[in-house]
Amino acid sequence: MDRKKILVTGGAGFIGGNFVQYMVNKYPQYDIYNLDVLTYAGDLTKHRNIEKKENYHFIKADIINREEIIPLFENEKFDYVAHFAAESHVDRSIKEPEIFVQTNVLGTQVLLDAVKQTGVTKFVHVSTDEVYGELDFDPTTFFTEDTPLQPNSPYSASKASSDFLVRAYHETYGLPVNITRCSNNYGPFHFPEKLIPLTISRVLNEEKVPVYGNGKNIRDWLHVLDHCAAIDLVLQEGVNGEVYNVGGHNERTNLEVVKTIISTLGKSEELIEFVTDRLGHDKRYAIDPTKLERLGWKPTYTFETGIAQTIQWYLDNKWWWEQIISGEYKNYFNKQYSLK
Ligand code: NAD
Ligand code: TDX
Repeated sequence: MDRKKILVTGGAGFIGGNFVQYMVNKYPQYDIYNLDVLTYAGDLTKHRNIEKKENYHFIKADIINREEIIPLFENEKFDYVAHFAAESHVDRSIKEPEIFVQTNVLGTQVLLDAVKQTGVTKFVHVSTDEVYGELDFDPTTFFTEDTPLQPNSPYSASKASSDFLVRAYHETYGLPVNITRCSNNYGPFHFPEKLIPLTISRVLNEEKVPVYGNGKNIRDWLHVLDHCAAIDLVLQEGVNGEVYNVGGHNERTNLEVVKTIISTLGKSEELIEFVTDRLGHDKRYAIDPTKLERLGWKPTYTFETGIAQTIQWYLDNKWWWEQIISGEYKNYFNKQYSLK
């Protein structure tokens, strides 16, 4: 049988990690390579259940490191690349933009050079709806693939820059690429610095939940497994050079999200604390996913079913997020991998 090699960058993070597990379990006939440098957001404890499977492989490497990445591609001859590795947290990008440019822009360029040199069947660049900037509160407006890019944060500016490089390598060198632009994800293994897991963990610990500004900013939420299915489809069916928006029409204000979590957990809204707004805080994101739906994708979770599943997962998997918050997860790589 033709054993395809699929490289997933950032497979120790939230979405890449869910994607690695999805692919390892769905395609036992393919080899899945998780390449990750293990920043603060990289955690291998989430892969305890799959790390002994024959089709799962971990490579500790930095996408910025050209001397490491190009020979790796030459030796392994990957068939598909799903590129998730990035600095992903907007608040961190406001405090420290430089690492965002290094990882998201330069790191992507190194991968594109590696693909150009060795050839792959497909390179999917996982981007974000934040590159389009913000919408106002008119509920009839959406981001389409033709919306001009107007990023507002250093994070989204770095992602937009990497999108332009991916496009340029397709136009100039004919690389077989797709760009996906997904709305906000949530679900299992979401790092508790982001709104939904932060709220669940704080509420469970009876701690205050910080809501930025007046809480009326709107995000369009998608369960991470629906995003994984979209990337799988685009990897195999995406038309080269095309951009696909990913989203499931689940717009909620931040305050609605926080209140839903508090009421599901049976706690008091007195835990809500309004705090100083995020600088340059985008008002609203909303995706028009028509083009991806035409390719054959449709989401399986509504926000109601997805948030209920996610809250239950955090209740059932305290072991995971408690060792993330304590920092203990950082020792796992040394214990499991390097000292063997
Ligand atoms: P994350 O921060 O949870 O994970 C990022 C992973 O990349 C980590 O495992 C980290 O160790 C790894 N990484 C960082 N720098 C690296 C480097 N130099 N070399 C190798 N690995 C490196 O991010 P996430 O939320 O899972 O997002 C994954 C991708 O999806 C990102 O590209 C992000 O822009 C995009 N995205 C995220 C969302 C969302 O809601 N989280 C929505 C749309 C798009
Ligand atoms: O403590 C908080 N309080 C609060 O009100 C945090 C962490 C966030 N917020 C607000 C800011 C946003 O309006 O909640 C909303 C969601 O914030 P984040 O979880 O930080 O996500 P966001 O900034 O929307 O970006 C996310 O979605 C798009 C991901 O982190 C990005 O990587 C992705 O591209």
